[in-house]
Amino acid sequence: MRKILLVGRSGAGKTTLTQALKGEKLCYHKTQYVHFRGALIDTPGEYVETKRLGYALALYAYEADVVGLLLASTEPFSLYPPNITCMVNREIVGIVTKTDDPSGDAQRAAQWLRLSGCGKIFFVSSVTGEGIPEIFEYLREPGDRLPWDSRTKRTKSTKNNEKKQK
Ligand SMILES: Nc1nc2c(ncn2[C@@H]2O[C@H](COP(=O)(O)OP(=O)(O)OP(=O)(O)O)[C@@H](O)[C@H]2O)c(=O)[nH]1
Ligand SMILES: [Mg+2]
Repeated sequence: MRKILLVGRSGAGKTTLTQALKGEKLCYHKTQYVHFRGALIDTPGEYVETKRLGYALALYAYEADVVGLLLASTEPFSLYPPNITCMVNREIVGIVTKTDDPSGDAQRAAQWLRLSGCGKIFFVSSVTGEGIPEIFEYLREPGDRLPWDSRTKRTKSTKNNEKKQK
């Protein structure tokens, strides 16, 4: 898996997304420090909310292959300036979170992320699982096996067995 650095304001859903990607029980936990979890690098929201700390994110981007800019569908404004993506030399994708929240506006959040320079945008809900497979596929490297690969294989072999039995 390629490594992804998750950034976004406090409450954007970064930690919850890491839990959803790892298939863990969703449980609120305030991020206090930059947290390396295998291919996932979770950051505290204060890093994008504080100019002084914001520069550190550009440095942490060197630890990753991809930077994910998170923006919840419910956020009333965007913290990201236009074309912020030129600050780092890594691929940057936009991730609209909390798409399950009826009070949110996912398209508005996506528009703000595009304005910031994100080309690819993922629409994700850590609660329903929407968009999680798409993120996995995006981060997949040759040789990586994802849970649905083995499911597909099982299905094919099951079909072959069924044919043989007939
Ligand atoms: N409805 C809904 N709520 C979510 C989703 N993702 C996160 N939340 C909620 O949003 C709140 C904040 O989520 P966190 O994942 O802790 O946010 P964070 O970006 O890690 O915040 P910091 O650690 O402070 O930077 C929690 O109460 C989550 O349950 C989602 O996809 N849908
Ligand atoms: Mg967190």
